[in-house]
Amino acid sequence: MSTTTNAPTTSVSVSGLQPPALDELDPEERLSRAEIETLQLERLQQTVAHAYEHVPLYTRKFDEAGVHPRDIRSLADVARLPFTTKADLRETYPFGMFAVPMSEVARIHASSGTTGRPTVVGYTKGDLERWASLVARSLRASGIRAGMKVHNAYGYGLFTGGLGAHAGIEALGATVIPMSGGQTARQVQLIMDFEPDAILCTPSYLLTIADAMAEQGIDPRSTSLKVAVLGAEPWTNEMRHELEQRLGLDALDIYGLSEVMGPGVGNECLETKDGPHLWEDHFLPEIIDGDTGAVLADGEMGELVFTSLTKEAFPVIRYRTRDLTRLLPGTARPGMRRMEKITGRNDDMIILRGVNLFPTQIEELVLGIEQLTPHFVLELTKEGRMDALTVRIERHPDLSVETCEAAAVVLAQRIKVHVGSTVVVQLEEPGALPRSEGKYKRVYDLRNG
Ligand code: DLL
Repeated sequence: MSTTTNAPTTSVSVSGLQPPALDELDPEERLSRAEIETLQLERLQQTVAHAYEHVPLYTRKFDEAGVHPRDIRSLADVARLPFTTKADLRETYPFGMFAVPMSEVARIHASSGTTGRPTVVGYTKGDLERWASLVARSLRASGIRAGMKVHNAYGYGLFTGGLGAHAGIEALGATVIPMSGGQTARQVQLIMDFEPDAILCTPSYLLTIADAMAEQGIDPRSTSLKVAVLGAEPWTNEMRHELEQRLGLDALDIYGLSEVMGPGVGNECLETKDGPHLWEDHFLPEIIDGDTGAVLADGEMGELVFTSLTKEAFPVIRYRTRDLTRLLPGTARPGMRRMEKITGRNDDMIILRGVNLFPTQIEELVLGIEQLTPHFVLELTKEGRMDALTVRIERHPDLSVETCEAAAVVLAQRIKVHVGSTVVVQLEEPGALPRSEGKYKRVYDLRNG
């Protein structure tokens, strides 16, 4: 796999926003590494005991693995605990993993999931408060402050994006504009009329909004927006650059998943923009080898695993996210580790004639060629017994067809060199491909039927 994916960028604020001063941070953000680890161990022991005592699935799995909560004497002992997977959540559908009586569950969310039953998660009032404070921390790290207006275009409903971000904006003391996803023309109108300082949505949807502005004759750089806090799908530093240039704002990465909490498990800091810092006072991250389950050292690429440290209704023990990244030392928050921007999910990995390939690798190469647009999808087909990959990409509306065709040839060459796969690059007319309304579907597998 290419190792150029998601190399950190050194950054300066595009919009002139200031990062928070030291005295604006939560006390936990100022802890040293050693202090964080002490706090983590105390909270880990509490969480493991809570899960073992109140969730039958954990009782059974710990007993089967021959491990008891009192065996957890150091942070490294977490490796003695069994993993939790999405299959465990499906098996206990809908509420079997809840560790408190339903009368104490203040809210439920669910992830749609592409196949099978959705996964259902629950929160106590305390969980909701902690979640809101972590989203507030994330937004503050992005440069957002009390008194600013925030346009929230994450979808409201069972998805954790909308309501999770909403509560965090309020907790920060900013003004929330609860727009939700979709209705792009209306999004543009309200951005122009309400003049928000910040926008929260998926990176692919921000691209859709920028295009809609341009179609209406509005220069995307002329709006009031200074910062975008983008997540819920993988995106590269090249996409950051594209969005920052197109919209004249700072683009920050917010990470999270419903099983672990929702948005705000980690967030980038404006002063460094070097991958999300994980809020380690509430979550213990590990990187494992996805095949063997062995714990890998910091700096090594593998599957991200989380143990929650403060959750009451839905504690998770060594939850396998299927997200691929590596852990790095903290920079702007030295006590907390960072992760590299996510390369992709295990499930999104395309195996093309023996070569592993992630859509982010293609995104990186596409955006490295100025004459190409960021609008592309990947189509997998079968040619005889061989798999074939077609990159369908919209041509640039302002450039000649010949120029775009030449750029398409360059893209195919770069994919061959950097990824090692031979692909077909097919130019499409401007507007021919579907536009994002939230999480973008980048890969179409047409091999079976
Ligand atoms: O997507 C939570 C969220 C909402 C995060 C809004 C950020 C902003 P799920 O629907 O459960 O939750 O999907 C979680 O989305 O395991 C990753 O694969 C992917 N993902 C989330 N944030 C990022 C990110 C929300 N910043 C799944 N970069 C995760 C890359 C991300 N992938």
